[in-house]
Amino acid sequence: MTHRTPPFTRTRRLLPTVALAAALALLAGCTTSGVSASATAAPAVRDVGVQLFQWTWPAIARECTDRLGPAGYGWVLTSPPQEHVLGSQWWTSYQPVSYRLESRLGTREQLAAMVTACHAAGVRVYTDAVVNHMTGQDAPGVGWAGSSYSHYDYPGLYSDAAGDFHHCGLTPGDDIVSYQDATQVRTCQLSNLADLATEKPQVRQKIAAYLADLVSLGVDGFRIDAAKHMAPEDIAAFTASLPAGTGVVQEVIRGSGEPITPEQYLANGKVLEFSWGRDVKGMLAGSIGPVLALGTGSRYAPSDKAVVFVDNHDTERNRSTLSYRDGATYQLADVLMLAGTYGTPLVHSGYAFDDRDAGPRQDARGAVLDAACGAAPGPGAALQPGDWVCQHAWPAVAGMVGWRAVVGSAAVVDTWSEGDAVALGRGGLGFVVVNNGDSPVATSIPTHLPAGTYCDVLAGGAPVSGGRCTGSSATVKGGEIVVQVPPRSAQAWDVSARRG
Ligand code: ARE
Ligand code: CA
Repeated sequence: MTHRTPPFTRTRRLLPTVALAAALALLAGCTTSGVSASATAAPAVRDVGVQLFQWTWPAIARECTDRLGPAGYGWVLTSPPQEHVLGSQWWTSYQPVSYRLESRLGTREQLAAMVTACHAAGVRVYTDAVVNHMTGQDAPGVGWAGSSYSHYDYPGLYSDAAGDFHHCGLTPGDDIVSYQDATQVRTCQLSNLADLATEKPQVRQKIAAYLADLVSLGVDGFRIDAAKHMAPEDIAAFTASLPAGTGVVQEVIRGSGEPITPEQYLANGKVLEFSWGRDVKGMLAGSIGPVLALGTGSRYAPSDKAVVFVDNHDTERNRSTLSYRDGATYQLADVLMLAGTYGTPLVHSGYAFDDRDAGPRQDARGAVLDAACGAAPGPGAALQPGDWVCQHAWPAVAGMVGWRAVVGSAAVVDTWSEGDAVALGRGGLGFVVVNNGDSPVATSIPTHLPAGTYCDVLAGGAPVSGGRCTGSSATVKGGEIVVQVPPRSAQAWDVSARRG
């Protein structure tokens, strides 16, 4: 993603550290991607995104101002904004009825206001673009904004009469049966969802107009849903006229032995890299040592083309990755992702559920109720189905986002691993220890951090003025940091929270 850099509101914590990190990076001869060490300097890296799954536009606007901007998040990914089928399930969002920007998550005006608020907080906005298909039910219906439709007929937009849909004729019911057959994957239906003929100019033009409409409201980028089910050249065609710098993140789920791979899509932009989340789940259940090397090899897209994540709304339901249900272990996965240099990180933030299909809390009309985080979000919080998990607000996750803004693009200069624990240092600016074991880690570890006493930034960091650390502290002396890390937890230190 090449991003525009809107102005942003700096926090007390980020303001001095940003200039300091930039200055240190310059001293160390690092590139700071156009950032200068002047008083107006922006963080060298503000690349962490958060998927606010099924959050309404007004709730996202508030979260941008109150938390995402101040914590250092760089972008937010929203759920699909277009008119959709009726029903209480979350996945109604993924069945477009029209491209009107009216959904149970909010109106067009609310969407525009959200973008304005997020930009003022320094947070870019990506929306989920569902453009491979329309609806999946056989019966006709009326969409959220009142548009009448039937399967393969969406008045004023697409119709069978105009030849806008695929009927692949390769499988019973024209549904995808085998992911080993690329023609099926691209021209048959994903679970009965009316498959758009994205190779046709008139279809491409309508998709391009929809994306342009969102860009006209200030949207900065898109997640291209079900990208695997469209040829790369189709995506190239409908994204070609977007303004330079518009982000494109394609959902091409890596599947072993499948002929369609994420690599085939890299010319269009980034891809969501599913390997990292799958691999980290295995390593946190077994041997953690190799986790620091994750991101290389044939199952990984190149770092600058990869959006990396621990889980998303599909994988937290199909259990192919860790999820909030895994509590402290899941939190360590987020910490590891945010500590490392592989990919552009995307934190998932959804709601608790027992039933895979259960939608977010709604009013009598079906409009989603504004999300709110509990008083003490964290891996140990007791949650009822429908409660917002607010992973992005967990102290360790938000703390790592601030840490990442401080270390910027600095390289990994320290790595350490012993038993169930690993440590990593970036550029003498920040250091992290992750203890995935059942016993505390109490030891000294070589570090490039300058000598001094540091507050753990995952436990509140340094107090605003003087006094003791909010959480624990650790001392660096003679090139080693003395750490005391409890079981199943992480601590992180950076030059913004150094004392004395
Ligand atoms: C719902 C009902 C269906 C019904 C259909 C139509 O559940 O029973 O037939 O509606 O009426 C989401 C939900 C679906 C839902 C759909 C539409 O998950 O349950 O269907 O919305 O409302 C493949 C795709 C990948 C896709 C996953 C889910 O390649 O693109 O399947 N992910 C995205 C989104 C989903 C969304 C859609 C696409 C559709 O993230 O949330 O679906 O817009 C292997 C392959 C993968 C394959 C995977 C699962 O791993 O490698 O490519 O993923 O199997 O089949
Ligand atoms: Ca298709």
